[in-house]
Amino acid sequence: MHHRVLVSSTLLAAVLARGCTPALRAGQSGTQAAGERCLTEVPVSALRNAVHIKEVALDATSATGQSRKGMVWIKGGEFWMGSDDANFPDAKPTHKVYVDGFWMDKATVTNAQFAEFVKATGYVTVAERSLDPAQYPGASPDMLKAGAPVFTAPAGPVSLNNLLNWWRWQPGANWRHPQGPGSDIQGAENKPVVEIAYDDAVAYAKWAGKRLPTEAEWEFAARGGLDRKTYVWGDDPVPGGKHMANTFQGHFPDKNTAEDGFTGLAPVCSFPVNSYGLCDMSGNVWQWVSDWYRPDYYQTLAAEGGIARNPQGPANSYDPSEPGVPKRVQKGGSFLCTDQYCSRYRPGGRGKGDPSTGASHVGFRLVTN
Ligand SMILES: [Ca+2]
Repeated sequence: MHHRVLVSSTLLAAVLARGCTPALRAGQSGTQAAGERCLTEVPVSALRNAVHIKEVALDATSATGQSRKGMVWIKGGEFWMGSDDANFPDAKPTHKVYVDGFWMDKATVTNAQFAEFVKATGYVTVAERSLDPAQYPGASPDMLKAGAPVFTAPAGPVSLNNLLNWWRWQPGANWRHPQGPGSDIQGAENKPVVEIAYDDAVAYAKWAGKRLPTEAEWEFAARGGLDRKTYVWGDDPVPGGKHMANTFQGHFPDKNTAEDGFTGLAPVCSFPVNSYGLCDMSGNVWQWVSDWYRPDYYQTLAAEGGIARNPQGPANSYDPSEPGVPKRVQKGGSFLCTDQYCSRYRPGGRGKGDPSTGASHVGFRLVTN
């Protein structure tokens, strides 16, 4: 929770309770020009405003010879972090970083794994929690319903200047029902769990005795020793004609040709591992990391000079595109990333998200020391 200011709009009340601020300017965050922000980013405040308008396994071995199920030992070291790509202003400049060694999950957490956690603990995810009517007198019941953002491909080409043309706030959407009521995860046990808020990922991590990676750990692991390469597998986007990650081919967002074999989520490890043996460090789902998001953080580190050792991210968040919404960094891109508009499935690319909101293309993986 960041603010508890009482406002007249029932939606604002609902949004406040979900961890946003009153910075709900109709359509503003969803109407920026293409290129200013990734088009597969969830427009948190605009989405909620739209609701208002509408309603009224692998083992590896560490240096010490230990082994951890489903995890890979990432020997630490130095690397160049970030990107000098003109389309990634918040990933500039590339700067030298050192990280200590750590264990990392080979794959993103799956529906089956998350179900084990829920079965063991009774945990209820943020997207499954309705708001307490007592705290929001006058709010319509629909406004208080639990839900989450869901990507929906439009029937035909749409303006790319409005993220709401392909994102909707779906009451009833959560990890068990990723597309909302009527959808489920039967047969998707090995797909990444999605609609997971940052706090949900942290709760799972606590149960599993692990933690979310820092952004630096994540990117070091993703690059797999291929320093300063464009992709986690090298510089060729489609080496030998083979797709190396689950992204979006065709015409975004209406026509997905799925040349990589998947229209939506792919089961984890459907694509080749990177050189450290990790699956899906590019595409499929965005992955929460522990750093707060600021677009100027790399500039701050670079200005300090030398090598940043085990950077933990800035002390607080600031996103100029939604100034009232503190955000955590997400990495890796998703099945919605397209080279036409959002190529942030490259290791230097950065995403960001309101910690209180998951989405149908956001998951996570964990690390431990
Ligand atoms: Ca795909």
